[in-house]
Amino acid sequence: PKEIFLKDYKMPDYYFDTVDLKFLLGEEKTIVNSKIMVFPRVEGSKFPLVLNGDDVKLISIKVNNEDLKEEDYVLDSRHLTILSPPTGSFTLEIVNEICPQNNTSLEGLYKSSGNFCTQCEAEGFRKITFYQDRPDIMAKYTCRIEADKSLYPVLLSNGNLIEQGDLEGGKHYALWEDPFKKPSYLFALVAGKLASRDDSFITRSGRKISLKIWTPAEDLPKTEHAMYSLKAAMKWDEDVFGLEYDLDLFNVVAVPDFNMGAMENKSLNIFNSKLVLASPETASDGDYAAILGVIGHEYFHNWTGNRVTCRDWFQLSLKEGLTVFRDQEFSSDMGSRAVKRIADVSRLRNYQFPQDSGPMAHPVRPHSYIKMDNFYTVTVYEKGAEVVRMYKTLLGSQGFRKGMDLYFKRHDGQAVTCEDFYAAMRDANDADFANFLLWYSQAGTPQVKVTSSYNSDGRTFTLKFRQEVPPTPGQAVKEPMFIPVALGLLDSSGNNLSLSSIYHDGVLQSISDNDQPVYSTVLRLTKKEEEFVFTNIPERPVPSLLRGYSAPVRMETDLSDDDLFFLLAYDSDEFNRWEAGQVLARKLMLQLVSDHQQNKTLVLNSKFVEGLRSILTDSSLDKEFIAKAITLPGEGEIMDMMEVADPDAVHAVRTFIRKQLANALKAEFLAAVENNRSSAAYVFNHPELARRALKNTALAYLALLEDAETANLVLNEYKNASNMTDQFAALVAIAQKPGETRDTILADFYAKWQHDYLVVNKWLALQAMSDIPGNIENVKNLLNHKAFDLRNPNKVYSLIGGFCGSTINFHAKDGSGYEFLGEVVMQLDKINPQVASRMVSAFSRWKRYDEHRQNHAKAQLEKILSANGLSENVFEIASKSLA
Ligand code: B3K
Ligand code: ZN
Repeated sequence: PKEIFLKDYKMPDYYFDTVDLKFLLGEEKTIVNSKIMVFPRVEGSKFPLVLNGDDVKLISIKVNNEDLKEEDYVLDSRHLTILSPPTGSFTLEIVNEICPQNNTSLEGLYKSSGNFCTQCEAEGFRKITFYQDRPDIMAKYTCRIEADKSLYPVLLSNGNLIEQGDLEGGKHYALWEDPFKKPSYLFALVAGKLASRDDSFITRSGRKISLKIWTPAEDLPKTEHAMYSLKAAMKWDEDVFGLEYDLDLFNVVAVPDFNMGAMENKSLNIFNSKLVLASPETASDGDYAAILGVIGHEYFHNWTGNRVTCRDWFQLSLKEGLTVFRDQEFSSDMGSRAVKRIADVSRLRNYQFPQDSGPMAHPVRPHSYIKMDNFYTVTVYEKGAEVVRMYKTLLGSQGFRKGMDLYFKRHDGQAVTCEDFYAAMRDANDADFANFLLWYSQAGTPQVKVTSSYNSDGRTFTLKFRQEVPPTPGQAVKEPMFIPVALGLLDSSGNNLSLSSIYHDGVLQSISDNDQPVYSTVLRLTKKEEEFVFTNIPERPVPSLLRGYSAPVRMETDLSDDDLFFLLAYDSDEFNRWEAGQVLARKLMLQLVSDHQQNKTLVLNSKFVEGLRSILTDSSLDKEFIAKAITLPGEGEIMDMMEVADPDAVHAVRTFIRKQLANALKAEFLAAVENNRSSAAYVFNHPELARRALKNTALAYLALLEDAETANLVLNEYKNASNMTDQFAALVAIAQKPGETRDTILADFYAKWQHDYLVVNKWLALQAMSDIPGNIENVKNLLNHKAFDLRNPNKVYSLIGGFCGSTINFHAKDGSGYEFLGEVVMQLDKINPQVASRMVSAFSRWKRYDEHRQNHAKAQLEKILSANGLSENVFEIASKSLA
């Protein structure tokens, strides 16, 4: 397999102006006719024209209407090269054949539940026809689709419907035209039996946009929330960024077989049905929130991704980091900002930090890849979003908006780079960003150590920072980064002190330039070590550092437990209030893990219990915030902080603390359940979902108790639940403990929901993730359950992905979990390499565990690598993991 490098980027020799596609969709094969207007980048130049093609059968090729002779082109398994094209512009006409029916990779044109659909990003268009399949080739497309009318009554592609009509032999056709230039990865086609929910949106300039969400007819009632989300996103992008939709029609199609969450094809978004379909009975609050976020995300791509796209795939974060940032902000504005931030930071810590410290660590803009699909990662997406957020932290809302405006003004219709985004932010604000660009090129999570001291004579408070970026594959030595640290200083009654000026680098800087008091500021760290001295500080303050998590770093402070309890109780920054609790919990858990390893008796610090009690009973706090604040850091997060990760000890300790809390706070948890039951019909809004979150978090604690009274309570919650959020939460609570009740209720749930594949996937995932000893047998049996199918990505993510998330069973000492995954990966790779490669990633942290586990994991990776016909996708992850 060949590695591709950013430094080797070359501009294309030829550009495409227009592309006219014709599809004859058939039951055995599909014929594609592509007519392209080609022009050279440099007039008069003479270069071969190299087209990509993957699994496409060439039928004919014409240049300027004449058949090309065999000696004028070369065909290999991946390319079609036209050796000496005419100088100047010319037309190229290719006819080829493909077999969507046999395409199980779900990339290119394939079938899902009897319908045709496409997925072209990143490099799937080359599975449809021969093309310069790279994002800097932007062209105007038309697309004519011909198909059997009764089997495929609906024919969709990008842009506007220009013409449609009937043809001989029971066929019909539709002709679509997209007036905007686009890269091939945004091309889409859908044909099938679908019905639509129709609505409209009036833009701020008064244009009426027709909105359609397409699904099988029986699922239409479940598209209401998706339509609501779409309209909210359209409005939000106008209000916050001044961005209006640019065509008269916006289509969303939901398909059950999809590798990823969704795809932002121009005016024809295609979605994994999991992220469109919802009803109160079948979807949880989490599903509703995910739909809101992802419908928003794909819609926002219309500007950040489609109108302005990426020059090459290394720049992926240019569109993904930015669009994730935009969807995070959208969801914040629609719900609770603090809680959304907490959820996003938890995700970063639980998934991105481990990636950043493992063998797959790569910069937000990777330097190389073997298979681009492997780089749709938490680093490119989530850390990329943090990088965008830092611009906003540094520039403020208005400055950030100025930067965005300039970015669109300069680059609309272009394929650009991360530097172009940086330059727009800088130039619009005349800003000095020092070494900020390192965030795009240096991998690894920076570690920042802070020490503080108070001088009562001089009334000064000093913060000393020391930063270090750990080595990552291919990057042994790192430069110091530009780290914005938002902070405030709390006085002894918990109020923010007014900040007047700071000494830094021997210069006294005033914090405010008018006489208004300032209570928080953003320090800019740029060096390995530096010091900031706050003046006029009347008493020793407790610093609240990195407020709102202003930079994606691991911060270690010299704050005492008392300081942390103080912040937990008083910080005005809600994020940092939560964070103080998490820091305490992490310390406590690590200490107990070490006690457990030394066979000491475990004792839970009573101050910690009291801290949580006061949060739990504080009626001034948002209920969803309370739910987050009383949830312990995940087992993965703790394992990630250990020298040698010990799954058994971490699981035992986390369970121990949860049981202790359940006992100590039983009365408070009971009250939380009693007082927060859903009153009326299910509504998805912040106050309602916050009540449910608190009630269900409390319920999960209570279910750990051994008395009959709470066991009954939990069972009744399950039986009386009137929506999926409550029903599933009760099921999760019950499923924690092995036994007859668990078995009966799991069976009951399946019997109730077997007709609904999305609900059944939840049922699969819940069982797969279970930490009940020996659960692997159950998972193996589920592989053969009629509800499971290795060809459907969602089912694989639920059952196999779920299993890899179980601390105890995946990491079983005897290696049975690893062996199971190894076998599944090899089977899966023959069906769908992208999905197989996501699954094999569960091995990538194998070196974090003890020698015994290491040997088992290594053996599996070696076995996978020696398999015949291994995909490049799996090869890349497995070989880098072993290196
Ligand atoms: N851009 C798509 C991801 C495509 C993944 C291709 N392997 C979804 C998104 O981020 O919006
Ligand atoms: Zn995206």
